[in-house]
Amino acid sequence: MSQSMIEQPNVIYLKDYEVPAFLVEQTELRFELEEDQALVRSQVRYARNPESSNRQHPLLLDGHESLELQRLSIDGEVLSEKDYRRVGEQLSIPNLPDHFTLECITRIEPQNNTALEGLYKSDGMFCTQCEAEGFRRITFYQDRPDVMALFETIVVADKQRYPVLLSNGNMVDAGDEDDGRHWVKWQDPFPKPAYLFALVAGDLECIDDRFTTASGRHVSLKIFAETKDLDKLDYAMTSLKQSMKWDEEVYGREYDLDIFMIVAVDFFNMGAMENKGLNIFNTSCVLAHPETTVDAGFQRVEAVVAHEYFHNWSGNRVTCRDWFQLSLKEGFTVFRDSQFSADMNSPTVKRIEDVALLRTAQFAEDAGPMAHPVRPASFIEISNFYTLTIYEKGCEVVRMLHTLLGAETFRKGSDLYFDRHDGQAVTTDDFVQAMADVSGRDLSRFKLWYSQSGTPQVSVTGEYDAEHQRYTLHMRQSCPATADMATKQPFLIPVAVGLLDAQGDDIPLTGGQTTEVLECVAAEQSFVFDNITVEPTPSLLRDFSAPVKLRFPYSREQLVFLMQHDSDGFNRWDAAQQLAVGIMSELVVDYQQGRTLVLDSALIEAYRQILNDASLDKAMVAKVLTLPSEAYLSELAEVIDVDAIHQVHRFVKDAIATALAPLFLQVYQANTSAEEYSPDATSVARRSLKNLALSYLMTTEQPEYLALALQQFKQADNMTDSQAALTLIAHSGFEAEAAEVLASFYQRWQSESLVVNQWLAVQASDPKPDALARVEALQQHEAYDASNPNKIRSLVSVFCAQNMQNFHNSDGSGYRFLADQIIVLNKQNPQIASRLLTPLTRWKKYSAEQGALMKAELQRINNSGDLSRDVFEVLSKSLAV
Ligand code: B3K
Ligand code: ZN
Repeated sequence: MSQSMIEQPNVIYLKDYEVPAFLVEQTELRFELEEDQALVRSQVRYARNPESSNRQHPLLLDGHESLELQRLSIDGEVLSEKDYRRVGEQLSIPNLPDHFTLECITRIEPQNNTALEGLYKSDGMFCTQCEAEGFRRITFYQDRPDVMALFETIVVADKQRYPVLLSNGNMVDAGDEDDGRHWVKWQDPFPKPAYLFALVAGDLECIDDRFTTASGRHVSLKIFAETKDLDKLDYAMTSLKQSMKWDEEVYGREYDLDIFMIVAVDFFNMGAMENKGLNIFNTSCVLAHPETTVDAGFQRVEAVVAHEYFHNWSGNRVTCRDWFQLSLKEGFTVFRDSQFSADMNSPTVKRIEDVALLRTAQFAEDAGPMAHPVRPASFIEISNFYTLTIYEKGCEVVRMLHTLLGAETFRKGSDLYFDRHDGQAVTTDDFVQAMADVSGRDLSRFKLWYSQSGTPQVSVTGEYDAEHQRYTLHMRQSCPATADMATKQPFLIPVAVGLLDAQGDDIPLTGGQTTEVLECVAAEQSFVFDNITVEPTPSLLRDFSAPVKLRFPYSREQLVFLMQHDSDGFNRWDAAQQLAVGIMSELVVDYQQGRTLVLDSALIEAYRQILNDASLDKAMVAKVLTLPSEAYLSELAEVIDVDAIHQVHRFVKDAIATALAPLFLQVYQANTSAEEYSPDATSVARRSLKNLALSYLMTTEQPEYLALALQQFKQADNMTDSQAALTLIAHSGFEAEAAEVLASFYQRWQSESLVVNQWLAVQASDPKPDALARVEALQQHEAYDASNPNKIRSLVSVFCAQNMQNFHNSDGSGYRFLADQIIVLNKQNPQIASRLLTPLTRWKKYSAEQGALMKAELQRINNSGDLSRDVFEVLSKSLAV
């Protein structure tokens, strides 16, 4: 056994939760920032927690091993080493009075902090990331979310290098020192846990705006970035103002400070962070400009700005008691930002995109070794739990409450939740209780969604009794065992149902409504509809009313019928997906058995109909005509045959393209516009349909379509069109042109870091067989920086997680490559290392030979020694199953 297996890191359990022994009344911080170190002085006023049962309990402070402790004093009396114990990440001080002030001076080295947690340097500027447990890399503190305090922060730094010094709350004082240094003092009037602390010091500029809240309070809005990026901040500012207004209108939530700031940083482990009054953003989630940002990038900026802003209430004013409750703030906030994006753009398209992500990636997580409930029961490293389950499934759970209670009651519930718990650190039970209280419903069965992992399966059959004009839906639910949990009780599953008559119109159901929400609560249950005069076609799980796998034995004709007539836009799309999945799954078997592939013309005809239907929303057409992804087909497969799925995907796309080329060409031309770029929903829809048409045309590898793509590449005045053409040409078999466009793209955009990331990603996702060699060569390219997470994600992650065909090369080279990366990153940036590991952890879903190769690489990482907690947890769970 390797050493890492012997020194097992601790498992932390929800059931062991205890209130903190001490509460904090006030936290005063002073940062002296220098080039080779930062000195942090904290003065913290503690009071024994009256709710703690042990009155003798020592003060337990969290402090990372990298902290150099320079001074510790209690009420002015310096402590010597015998007065406290420092073991691992904990400092314990016994024999304390009920009230005292602890002063602590630590020395840290932000310039050497490659983990990007705590205080670190990004491109010459100081910034912080404290969620979940980064604050303990700054000073010794009770680094847990249920310890909330008022913060006052003084930042001191060289004035020329760091003219801008920021922290949470309001700026209350500032001054210059004699030695070229200056200082600023910030005060945050709202108590907060340490994970919401933030500091920024840098040579930054900002754009300014103002928002007046519903009650007439003026808020100054500032978005900071490096000077070169100042022209890319307007969209984020517009999104911010829209979010502020939306949260007042839809949730009755006003902003509460006089200033709201966003800072863009280039080195960041995640998308963004909701620090009180001072959000810190990955540049990829805040910068947007037509020339450098694709449509999806604009939408991401809008969504992430909204998400972080919404956290001001769902997360900051009401926060989590402990990290097991992470989805309390994340699931709810994702739900809020998804409602916002739906309101700003097309609700159906937003729903389709969210569900596609959930079904491909979250369902796969449920089926893998890291499966966990929305409220996990245990963890080793909390950073490993910023997952699709916590965020996306957590959002679905909140959405189900919204569906079950209705918008109005749900709003009453959220009002009650915010009022009741303002300024508190609470649990998902508290959230559900507020919903139960306003609705008068017993939601105890519903709460299983928080405590049970896994994706429930619902098998539905229909039975029509013509004599009694009665239609019955029989439902059976079950939930497969997951890596963490063998058996599950039945969930409360809201199944939104409509019944279509022979013309495709909705049959009125109870109370005349066209959609009824059935509540499936038992393993087997039947639902009867009376007065149904013709045998209907059921439309099930409308708008994806629950995060389940629902099966109904539809014929292909019925799916085409639903595609054409369902009044539920989501289900029209889903019918198309089901039709394609059915056909492609059969073709995978044909391919495996060496049979000639023949495409069922039903799919081609259905696509033809959609292309010819001018009444349809273009964004919807583009979605409906997008084949199920290889990743989704893989998730659905019992055993993933990467090659078969890839070949079938290509074959089907090519067959459709060949049959419908003239139509695609018409669509392409009809949607080419000379209008100035705008990221509004209608223009986005038009471009998405146009570029989808181009992608079908390019599949045929005909030179005339290559000419079209080249023309688009050369003439595009926006990144959406330019990048779409680049990708199609670069991934095509026209190798000379591919090399040419890649070179010219780099030439033009080399000074735009985010565009260079796209350029890396296009090459990393190239299905041609030399992709790995290319990726390895690009790691040596001047544009690559192995310490920048955005570069790692664009190159390494895209190759390993999205280039299925090449990553899973049967010679194991993709796996070896990834393991080599992890071994290096494990020391440098454990969070990124552990995230990157995901594709290898799914080894059980592949053939025995493939799986053995993957497992061997996991073992090699395991034997490489000195594993971070992050990597250890993922590895040990992956190797245990
Ligand atoms: N709350 C942050 C996530 C921080 C994760 C740190 N490992 C971003 C967000 O969900 O809004
Ligand atoms: Zn969040």
